[in-house]
Amino acid sequence: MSYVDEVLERVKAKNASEPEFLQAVEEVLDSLRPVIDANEETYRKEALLERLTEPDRQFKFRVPWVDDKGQVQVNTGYRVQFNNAIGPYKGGLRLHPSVNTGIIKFLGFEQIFKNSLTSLPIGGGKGGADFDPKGKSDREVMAFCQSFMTELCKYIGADVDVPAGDIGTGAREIGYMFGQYKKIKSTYEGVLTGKGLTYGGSLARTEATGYGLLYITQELMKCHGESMEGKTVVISGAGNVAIYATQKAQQMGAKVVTCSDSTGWIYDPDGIDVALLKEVKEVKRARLTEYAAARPNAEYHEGRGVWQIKCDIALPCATQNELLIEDAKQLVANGCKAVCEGANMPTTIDATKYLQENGVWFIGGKAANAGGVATSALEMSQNSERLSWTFEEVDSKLQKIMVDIYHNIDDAAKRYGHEGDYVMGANIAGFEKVATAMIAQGVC
Ligand code: NDP
Ligand code: 2IT
Repeated sequence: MSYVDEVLERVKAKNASEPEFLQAVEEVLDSLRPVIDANEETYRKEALLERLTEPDRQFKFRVPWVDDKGQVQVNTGYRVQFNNAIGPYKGGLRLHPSVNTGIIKFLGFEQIFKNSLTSLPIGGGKGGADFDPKGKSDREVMAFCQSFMTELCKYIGADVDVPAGDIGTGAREIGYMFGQYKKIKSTYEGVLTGKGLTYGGSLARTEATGYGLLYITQELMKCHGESMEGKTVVISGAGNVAIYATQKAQQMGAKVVTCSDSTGWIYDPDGIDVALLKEVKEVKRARLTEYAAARPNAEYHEGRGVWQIKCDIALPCATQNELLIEDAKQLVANGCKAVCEGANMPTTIDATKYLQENGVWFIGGKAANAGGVATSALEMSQNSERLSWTFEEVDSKLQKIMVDIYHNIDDAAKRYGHEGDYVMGANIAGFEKVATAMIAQGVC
């Protein structure tokens, strides 16, 4: 049996109750076969894949807090420090009722390769809790965040592990967590990214994931002789990534006609009104029905359905496993040319294969949404040198990083005879640097 298959079997047996983690490992190891086969003896002796698929350490902890009625609530907090071969652990904190060990491990595992692709010195980690910020007062969110950080602060630090936002964690939550870290540690350091601009945050971090997604999509189109101008784009989600992806796509001359949240989706044939979407989601924290109510030509539908709308480009920006095989078939039937993932693992493995086999240019999340964490690393640099850069400076570095990622993953795929397989290219390019660093650092 090949080394990859042996390790896959072992990982499956060991983590049987974590389907999302297994999905992420399978996708990566399967596409690394050409590299692993070429170095099988060394990697086997080094147990490289066994080490890569086992987190350095993981924390799971109780998060008690008091709600507005005086009732004590208890959530479960997580932090997985997966791999720090190339830099301190770095990755977001997800606050969503679906959070469990397997979800955090899949995200932490993906983060290793994504962070490597940015070319910046950051390792892979992820955390969060099964807390739902929806419907909670600001005071309740603060109580939760303070309790969460009271435990988390023992394991993180500016040179150790630097968390950031993800689903359910935005500027408000990062602010409360930063305040609590500072109070307990009496240290003012860049321990979190995505901070507010008045206390160490970076300009362009809010926009970075969505903007970065469009910079790489634009490069992909350009390299295939196309532009963004006049293209119809379908986007899922209505959060941080979706909003700024929509904004940048429109600045590039494309028309974005959909968005969605966990209860329904919008089709707006005139193009999404970003200012209105921001007002509904960022300010009022309301449902998309409010968007539809303010736009007479927009349709609101319950459930899921954005992938049935005819488009040139599809950008899944909500959550994992939201683009299924039947959606992939619909996109292909409608003539979609490109799918680039703003979310982490939004496309199932069979849907990804179907899109690739049917000629759709497909860039996975590790490459396509790396602009967020790359700009977090730029925030860390600014914090270290006690300076802050202009929006234009950060944005131009972000553009260069995304264009470079496109060419690196394209080259890696070509080197192994799989031109156009950007999933393989991203996994190989991300892996090579981490593997070299792990071997150079000995058995640890
Ligand atoms: P937000 O919390 O800002 O927005 C998430 C959006 O997705 C919301 O519209 C939410 O709907 C929807 N959503 C969440 N869970 C589900 C679900 N189970 N079913 C349907 N819709 C859902 O998160 P982000 O925009 O930050 O994150 C979106 C994705 O991008 C995630 O996969 C995240 O891991 C990834 N990502 C984020 C980065 C960042 O910098 N923020 C960086 C790289 C990747 P509702 O409003 O109803 O909750
Ligand atoms: O999935 C991701 O890359 C993020 N949520 C951003 C992580 C970060 O550290 O900025």
